[in-house]
This record gives sequence, structure tokens and C-alpha cells, in this order.
Amino acid sequence: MQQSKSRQLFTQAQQVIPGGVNSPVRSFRAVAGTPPFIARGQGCRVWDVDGNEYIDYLGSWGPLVLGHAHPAVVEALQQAAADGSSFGAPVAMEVELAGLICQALPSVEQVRLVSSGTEACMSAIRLARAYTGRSKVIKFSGCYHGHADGLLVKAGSGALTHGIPTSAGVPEAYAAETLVADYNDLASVESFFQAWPDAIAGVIVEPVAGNMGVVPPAEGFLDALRRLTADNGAMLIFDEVITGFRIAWGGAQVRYGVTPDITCLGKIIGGGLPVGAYGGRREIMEMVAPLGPMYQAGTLSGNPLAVTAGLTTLTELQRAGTYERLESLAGRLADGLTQAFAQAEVPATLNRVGSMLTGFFAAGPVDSLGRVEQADTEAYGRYFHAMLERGVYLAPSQFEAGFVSLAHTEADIDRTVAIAAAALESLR
Ligand code: KE4
Repeated sequence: MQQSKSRQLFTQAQQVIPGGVNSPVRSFRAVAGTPPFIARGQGCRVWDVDGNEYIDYLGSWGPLVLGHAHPAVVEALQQAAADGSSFGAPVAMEVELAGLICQALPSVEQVRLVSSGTEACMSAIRLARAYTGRSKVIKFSGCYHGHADGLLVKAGSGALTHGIPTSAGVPEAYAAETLVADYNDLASVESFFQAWPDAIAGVIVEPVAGNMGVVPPAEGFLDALRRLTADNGAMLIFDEVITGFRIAWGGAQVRYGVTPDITCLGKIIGGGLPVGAYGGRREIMEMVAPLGPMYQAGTLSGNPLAVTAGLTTLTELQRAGTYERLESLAGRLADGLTQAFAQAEVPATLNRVGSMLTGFFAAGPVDSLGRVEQADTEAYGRYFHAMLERGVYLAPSQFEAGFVSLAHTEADIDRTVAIAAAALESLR
């Protein structure tokens, strides 16, 4: 695969941008090699600056559920841009997008738009603390909710005491307010509520984990979290930045029938432009400035261009048969890859919920972080590059989700499966 222009750009990029990238996972450090610099995307394909073409299963980490450069999104953006890009004042479209989100999500009566998933989750936690008057928050190891200080935390040595920072620059005192439980392990959550009665403001969870690779919630896990938080006066916060409008029109809370107190959104609701959001019942959201005492603000929150891309995307997703189509395409891919791995006698487990999926290089079931950590990341790295060289762009880390879009076709899926068989054969 010819990569001279990407290599040249990556060398230049590393002079002026830390690690040559504006977000660490793009650096390919988890899979080695030089990241292709992407020149353009169209439908389910992207092309890099050296002219290499790829069937794309990254979809910009989730937002591009319609595929790249969807005509309706491009046209809407061209028109909106001609009217100006930002006013720092209310615009009608913000009301329309907020209204659509409230209509789609049963738990959301009011929603505040922000500019990233990080902002959404950071604000949701501040809101839970403001609403309950408590300071501790429970998160789950392996789940990621953006890079706010209090969320870059792992389980401390005295696991029941407090978390410790996973990043330089996060004060111990900030991490101390975060307790880290084990995903799909209800007892680990119960023990925190016993150890910290009346001190826990909320539990934040990816209702379907995507940031350790896709790990679905165990049967009854989300219901149990709902009961446990309600019984203890704590907020249940669903981080639906990935799952929102991805695994169902109403996200995980509709797919699993569990109603959180606060929901975080991002990715798809921006249609590829920067949008995040957090929302919940009116009595909770009335804590948020300028109505209430919890402050949160943003120059570009509800930006007309970003809201246009999001609104157009959600409007397209409302078409009949959308989620059945995503389910069918992603199921075809997961089944095809499962067969290809079996054919190549490679121990692997395909975890999938809707159109988000991960192929783990590990024997199943992969239903916890402990099982995820047994995956052969070296093998994943070799497989990733064998697929990339053959024109298939997967997530450049074993511990991430891949995505199927409405722009993928059965022919693209079957071609991907055939390429996977050849890639695995080449690695034997
Ligand atoms: P952003 O601040 O990156 O928009 O969203 C943070 C976030 C919050 N919650 C969940 C469940 C998320 O998955 C994310 C961001 N996801 C990562 C990839 N898993 C974005 C890719 C990156 O960091 O470059």
C-alpha cells in the first residue's frame, strides 16, 4: 500500500501537533504503523491522500450512521453556511433538534446542547451533584465518558475508598470523588452504596459498553442499576454518546426498557459536526443556568451548522425500516466474520448490539473488562493492517467499537468478509 504522502504529512504533523494527531487513538499507536491521512469520504468509503480506497467501519467513531457526505446533509450544510456560521444567539433549529431529542428519548423532557460528548458527560455529573447535593460518582472500569478530570480515574488500591488518576494533571483530590466499579458486576456497585451511604450523587454507565470494545450489558444489569440508584437516592446517568440513535431511535433506554435520570448524547446527533447534549426530567434540568444554580455554558453550543447536520441526520434516520436495515447489515457482517475466524481456526468472539460491533481476538464469552483484557492485541494489530492493506478500515484498536452505516450494502459486507478470510489466511 502506497503511503508516501501520509508518511510525509505525519512527519510534518508531529512537528506541530502532539503525536501528530488531535486525538490520541488516531495515532495508530495501538496497532503500530502510519495512520493514513484521509482526503475524502463518500457513502461507506474513504480515500486517503495517496489515493488508497477503504470500506470504512470507523464512521468517524460513530457519528456517520448515514455514511460520508450524505447528499441531504451536504445540501443542508451548504444552505446553512450561506446564512452564517454562528451567532451566539438562539436560532430556530436548536429548538427543533432539542424537540426531536425529547420526542425520541422517554426520559428526556428538556435537553441542553453542548459541543462534545466530554462536555455532555462532565455537565451531567455536575448536574447529578447539584441535584442530589452529594459529591461521589460511580463509573465503570473500561467505560469512557470523555476526558473531564474526574472521569480519568481507575480503581484505587483500596478499591472501596476512592479512584486514582489515569492521567497526569488530574489532582488526587478530584479522582477521590470517583469510585470505580466493574461493568456487569452488580455486587461491585452495591458495595459502594454500602460503603458510602447517602454520599453518591450518581452512577454513570455506557448502557452498551463501546470503549473496551463492544460489551453488552448482562441480562438485568441495567434494570438492577436502575433499582439500586433509585433505592439510594442517586441519579442513573446513561452515557448514550455512542448508543444514542445508533442502536435504536430511542437509544439503549428504549432498546432495553430502562429509564435513566440523565442521558448524555453526542456523535450521531451532530451528524459529523461538533454536538453533544445532556437531558432529563424537567425537575432535574431546572437546576441548569440560567434557570437554576448549576452553571454550564458554551460559545458554540447549538451552533447552527452543527445543529443542521444533526437535524438532517436524525430526519433521515426517521425513515421507515432504518434500524431493521442497520440490524440486517451488521448481523450479516458479524455472521460472516465469525465464519471467517472459525475457518481460519482463530479464537475470536464477535460482540454486536445493533450496528456497533467488535471482533475480539479472544475466546468467548467476552462479557467483562477482565475477559476483554485477555484479547490478543498483537494479533488484532496484525489483522488490522492485513485488512487495511486490502482496503478495509477498522477501528485502530482492539478496545474500540466498529460501526456499520446505512451507506453500506450487502455487496460491501460480503466483500469485507471475503477480504477478512484472505487477511486471516495471510496471517497463518
Ligand atoms: P467526545 O468528547 O470525544 O465527543 O466524546 C467523549 C465520549 C463520551 N462517551 C462515550 C461513550 C464515548 O465513546 C466518547 C468518545 N468516544 C471516543 C472513541 N471511543 C472518541 C474517539 C476519540 O477519542 O478520538
